[in-house]
Amino acid sequence: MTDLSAVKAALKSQRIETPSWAYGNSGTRFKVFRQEGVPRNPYEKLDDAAQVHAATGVAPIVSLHIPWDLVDDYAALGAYAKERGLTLGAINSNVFQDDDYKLGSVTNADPAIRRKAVSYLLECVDIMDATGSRDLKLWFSDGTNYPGQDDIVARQDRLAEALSQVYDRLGDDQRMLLEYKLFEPAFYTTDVPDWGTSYAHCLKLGDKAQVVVDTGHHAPGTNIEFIVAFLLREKKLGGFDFNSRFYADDDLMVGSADPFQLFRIMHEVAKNGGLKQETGVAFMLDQCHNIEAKIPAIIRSVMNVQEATAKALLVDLDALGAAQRAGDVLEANAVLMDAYNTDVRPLLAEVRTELGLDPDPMAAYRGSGWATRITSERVGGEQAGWGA
Ligand code: PSV
Ligand code: MN
Repeated sequence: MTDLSAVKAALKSQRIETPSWAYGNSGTRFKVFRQEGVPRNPYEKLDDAAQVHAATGVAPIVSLHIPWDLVDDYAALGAYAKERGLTLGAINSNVFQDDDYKLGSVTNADPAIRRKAVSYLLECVDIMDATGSRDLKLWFSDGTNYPGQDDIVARQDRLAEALSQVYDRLGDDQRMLLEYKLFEPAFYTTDVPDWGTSYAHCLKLGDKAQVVVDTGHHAPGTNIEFIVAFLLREKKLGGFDFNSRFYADDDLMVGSADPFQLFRIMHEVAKNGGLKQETGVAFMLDQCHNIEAKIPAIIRSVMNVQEATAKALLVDLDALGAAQRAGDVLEANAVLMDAYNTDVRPLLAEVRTELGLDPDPMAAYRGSGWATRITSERVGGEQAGWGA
């Protein structure tokens, strides 16, 4: 039997981090469709994030992307966030939008370019000091397009050296989260293509280096929950970049393409202690909203994570364990499916009411008038977007 009050408590204490870039304009390499009312700077992105938190009650953390969120004074940005009940979360580094990085950043054959990339990453740690951020998220677009283009092993050596320089700069309470991605923009080899490569580097670096699982960064059919379970067992799961994919790295709303997969992931998280704050798993979104309204899409995404979490928490672990020990394949599967097939929306509505929130976050946002306000107030100036 599951203890409903424990389930509710876990749902109330879950924290979901929203990405600053999801509030800005985005698109494909073919077209960016601009939307009205989009923030023009990191401060306005925080204003929008505060609306997501107001509607959901579980999204008080905002990840930044540097240099997309460049400001003169990060401590002031942190203070601005605090006034709105928010904190600044992971600092996402960006060593992929500079001409120098055409053939790679930290794995580039040119030592001067490697030095430039590392010094930029060290600056990101300075920013973390100012914002109070715990996590430096590292994603490298580094790789090659053609067989023979560069030496695969030499690139791993350069990567290891750069990572260790950055690792040594981390403070006691700071972490380095190493993200992997199967391909894109490199088409032949990617220097951190999978969780195994990330894990191996993190293991050598030490406890402050952990793997981040971006749900969109796998080959079709990959069993992501296995990766999650393995990393949790090894205490190496730093967090998630949640999104959904149909084909490649589509960056759609988490839980929209395959809610069952999200449930399976959250089942491993819940069962293996990943929801406890001390485990340190960061539940971040990494999405972009190209054709749908951004703030409601982020609210919907937060709700999708909550629904998968609620279902995972409803799994009767005693019954599951008993069926597994008895070798009762059908019963074990049925226990899991019972939880998945539960409609958790009434439970989440109750949780929200108990938190003093509107039971329906989408309706709460619609009723807030925020969309009309930003459309009329945010006129002129340069809308934020990739590279801005
Ligand atoms: C790369 O595809 C990635 O997932 C990394 O996390 C980047 O920082 C992010 O996307 C940018 O949206
Ligand atoms: Mn990501």
